Amino acid sequence: MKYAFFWWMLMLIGMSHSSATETKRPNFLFILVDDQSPFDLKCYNPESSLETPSIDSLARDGMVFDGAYHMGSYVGAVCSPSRHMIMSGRTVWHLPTAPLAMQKSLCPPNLEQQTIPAVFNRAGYATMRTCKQGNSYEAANKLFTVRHDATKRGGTPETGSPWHGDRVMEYLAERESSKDAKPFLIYFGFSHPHDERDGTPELLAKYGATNHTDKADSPPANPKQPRLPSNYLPAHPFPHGHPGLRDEVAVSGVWERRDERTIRNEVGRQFACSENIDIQIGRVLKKLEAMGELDNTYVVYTADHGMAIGRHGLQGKQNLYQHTWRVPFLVKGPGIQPGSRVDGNVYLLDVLATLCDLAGIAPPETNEGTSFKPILTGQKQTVRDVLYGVYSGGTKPGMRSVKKGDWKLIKVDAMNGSVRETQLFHLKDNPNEFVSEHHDEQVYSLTGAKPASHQVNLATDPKYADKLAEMESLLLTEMRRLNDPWRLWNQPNDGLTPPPEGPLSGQGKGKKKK
Ligand SMILES: [Ca+2]
Repeated sequence: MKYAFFWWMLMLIGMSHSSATETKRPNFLFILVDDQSPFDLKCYNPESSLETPSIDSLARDGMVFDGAYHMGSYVGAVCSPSRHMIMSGRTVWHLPTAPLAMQKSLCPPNLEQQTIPAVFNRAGYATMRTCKQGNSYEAANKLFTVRHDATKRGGTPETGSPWHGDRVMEYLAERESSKDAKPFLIYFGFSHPHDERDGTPELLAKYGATNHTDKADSPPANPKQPRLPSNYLPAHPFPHGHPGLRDEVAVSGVWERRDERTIRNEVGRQFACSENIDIQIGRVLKKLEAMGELDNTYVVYTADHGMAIGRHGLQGKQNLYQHTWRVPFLVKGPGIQPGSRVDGNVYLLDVLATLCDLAGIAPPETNEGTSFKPILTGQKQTVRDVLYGVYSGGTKPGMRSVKKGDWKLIKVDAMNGSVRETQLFHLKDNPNEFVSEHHDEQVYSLTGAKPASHQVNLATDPKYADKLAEMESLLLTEMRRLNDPWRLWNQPNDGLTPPPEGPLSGQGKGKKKK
C-alpha cells in the first residue's frame, strides 16, 4: 500500500511535469522585409505574378491583415522611424529621433531598455537577430543576444538574401545541438527587396528583368516582366514635396524614368528579390517543423513600409497612398484560425504589445501600442477606428493622411505653400486611389485598367463636402493627439512653434546605401 502511494505520487509529479512542457511559452519568428507593397503579394493582389509559396502558406495556415500600416516618417529614410516604432511601440512623434521629442520630453531617456530585445531578454527568452545594417535603431538592435547584421542586396548566396537565411539556419542548428530549452524570439530581417534590386540570374530571368545600369536608355522589354501596376502613372500629378529625393531621382535602374519598360523591369527586379526572400523563409519554416518547434511558434511576416515603383508616378516609399502607407501583415501560430482574414487597423508599433501579450509578459510602461491578440484569437476584427499617417521628410509640413472606415483623406502642404492639395478617396469604391490622370486613354491603354467614372479624387465634389469636413476634423484631432509638431495651411496653428526646417537631406541623394 505504501509503495502504491509512492508510485501514485511519482505519476502525479510526472503528469504535472508533462503539462508544464505542454504549456511552454511560445516562440516568435518575426520576419521583416525592406520596402514591399502588400499589392506585390498574391494574398493581397491575386493578379500579381510574384510567386511566393512560403508566404502563401502563412496566409493559408494563418491570418491575413488587410489594414496594417506604418505611422510614417519625418525623414526621407522612412525605414528608420518605422523600425524604431516596431522595436519600441512608440508613436511616430514620440520616438527618440523625432524632431523636438527629447527636448519636449515626449520620449523617455534610455528607451532602448524598453524595446523588443530588452523586454524579451529580461523575460528569459533567447533573442537572435539578422537584418540589414543602417537606418534602423542601433541602440536596440545591439541588445539581441545573438546578432548578425549586414546589408545584403546582391545576387549571389553570399551577397543576397540567402546570407540572412543562413544565419537563422545556423542559429537553429546551434540551438538543436546545445539542446537550448529557452523559448526563442528570432528577428529575421532582410536587406531586400530594397534597391539596388540585384536578383539572382535565374530569378531575374524568370521575371524577364535585368540589372539595368545604362542611365542613357531604358532596359529591354520582355513579355515575362510583371505587368504595369493598375494605378501606374507616367508622372505624379503634382510636385510631391521633396525635391531631389534619392528614391524619386537616383535609384539605379530607374532614376527619373517612369516609362513602361523601366517600371516593368524594376518591378521584375523587385519580384526576383522577393521570391528569393520567400525561398529563405521556406527553408526556416521547414527547419522549425523538423525540430518540432513550428506548432509552438508565432510567425509574423511584414515589411517596414510599402513601396510605389510606378504607382501614381512615384518610385519610392515617401508617400501615403495605400501601396506605400500600408504594409503586408500575416501571422500564423497557436490559436489562430487558418485562412482567416481581418481588417485589423493595426500599426507596426502594435507589434511589441502583441508579442508581449502572446508570451504572457507585461508590456513596458513606455509602450504606446495596442495588443491585437484579441484579433488573432478571433474575438475582435479591429483594434482602432482611425488611422493617421505622415510624411514630412521633405519640405514642411509635408503630407498627412487619415482613414476611417472606407474613407481616406490625404493632404499635401509643401514647397513653401506652393503645393496645397487635398485628396478624398472612398477605398471600397476606389481601392486603387485612381485620380483623374488615370482616366487618360494613354495611361489605361498601358495598364489595361480603365477606371470607372466615379473612381476619382472626391475632394472637390460638393456631394462629399460634409464627409470632407469630417475627415479634416479627424485629421486635426489625430495631429493634436499624437503631438504632430506642424499644422497645415487650413488648420489653426494651435500656438505651435514648428521645429526648425534645416537643409533638405534628399535622403542621401546619389548615395548607394541608406
Ligand atoms: Ca525600408
